Amino acid sequence: AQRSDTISPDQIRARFSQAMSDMYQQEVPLYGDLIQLVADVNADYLTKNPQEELILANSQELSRLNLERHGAIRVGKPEELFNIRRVFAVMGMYPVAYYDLASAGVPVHSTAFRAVTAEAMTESPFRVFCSLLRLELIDDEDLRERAQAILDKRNIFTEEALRLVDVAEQNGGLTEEEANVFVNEALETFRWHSDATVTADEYDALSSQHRLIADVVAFKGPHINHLTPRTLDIDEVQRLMPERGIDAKLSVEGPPRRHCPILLRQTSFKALNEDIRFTDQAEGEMGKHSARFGEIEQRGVALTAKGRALYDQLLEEVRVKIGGAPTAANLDTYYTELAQIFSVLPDTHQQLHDQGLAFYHYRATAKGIEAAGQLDASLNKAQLLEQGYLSIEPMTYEDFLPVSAAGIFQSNLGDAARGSAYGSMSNQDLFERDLGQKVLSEMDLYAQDSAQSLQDALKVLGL
Ligand code: OOG
Ligand code: NI
Repeated sequence: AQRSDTISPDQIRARFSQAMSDMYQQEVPLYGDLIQLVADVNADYLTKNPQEELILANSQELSRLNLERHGAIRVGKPEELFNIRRVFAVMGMYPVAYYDLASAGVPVHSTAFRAVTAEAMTESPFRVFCSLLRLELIDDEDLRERAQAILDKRNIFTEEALRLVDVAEQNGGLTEEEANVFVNEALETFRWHSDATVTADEYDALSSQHRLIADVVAFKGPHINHLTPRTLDIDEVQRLMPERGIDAKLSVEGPPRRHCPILLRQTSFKALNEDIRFTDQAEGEMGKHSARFGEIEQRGVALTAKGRALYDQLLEEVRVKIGGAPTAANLDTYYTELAQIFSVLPDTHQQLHDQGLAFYHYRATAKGIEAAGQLDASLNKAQLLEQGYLSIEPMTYEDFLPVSAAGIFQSNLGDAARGSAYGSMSNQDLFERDLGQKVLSEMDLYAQDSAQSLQDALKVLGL
């Protein structure tokens, strides 16, 4: 039964996101420095581009600009994925899209938990990229079994967190008081534990298979491994990181810098090398583990299936031309080739829209509102746009990119982790079975949102 005294899931997500950010800044002080750098770059950018500030304010983007956009965790077993889905649902976050990273050499598959409506996104844009370790891809049978046995023993949720998930599912939400307890309890799952659950030898065995495997298996829980603020100028952040003593990733992932930004560009600072304690270590002795980092993202317009196919094809062309991922030695060539090869993708919103390459919101213009009710009912969308009764606004891409994600993983697991591909091992059915539901299609969400905005705009025009 639906109770009437529940608070909105969006509010729970906003509180959780803030609590997570506070925790992570305490755990990883360098992340606080990164937030400061991004805030400075954004403020500077807006001062230099006042017209853009206006556009952002109109599309409700400005108020949420300096809020974290996403974090990431890696879980170890199906039951963890299943329950994390239930935890996120309490906060209005649902699994969107399936990402296969095995083909890029990382033995996981993933989804992103996020809000699915524009209003909810405005209230809190927080999302979590969540990967499930694929032990079945590990060929060393003995090691696989040992890893399985270690994971079997752990429980990553507090009893109270799971109890409140049950309450939320039964009552259709949580009360204010329950929500506050829930936020604190859920946070425990994401906390860093410097005490490993394995011996030094076990850690080495796991790590030598793949550093990622050690990161997932050797700890009590799926510590949040990064948080990511959003910037308006990622190249500037990349340039300034070293100046501020932040050890930056080699290259910016994703599309090149463009007049009309598309999809998602990302960079990060390299994972810290942190002290950890193995179960067989004496008091005062320490081991080392690196997993946790800070990331920055810049988001652009969402591409349609047609636009996305072109993006994937162009990125692959760059990869082939460069001979894989960029290295320090060919970095300049890489950026030049990237810009060159992507120049076939139109760089005005008008063209991206008219060629069906990207998603847009439609709005009735002032001229349209003035003419409302007197417009010729036979005018089609293209004519209404051309005659200035309708205008378009780019829809921000809210999801992730598997090739970029693999690049982020690898940069933070060390180059030793740049393993060869596991081949085409995509297995969405298995993932969804473990998750306990199908993932939502990001393309459907963008298409519906765009169609809805057109319908609303036409109504305003009296059509
Ligand atoms: C996730 C890496 C992917 C992104 O922004 O693409 C990611 C991870 O390292 O666990 O967060
Ligand atoms: Ni990320």
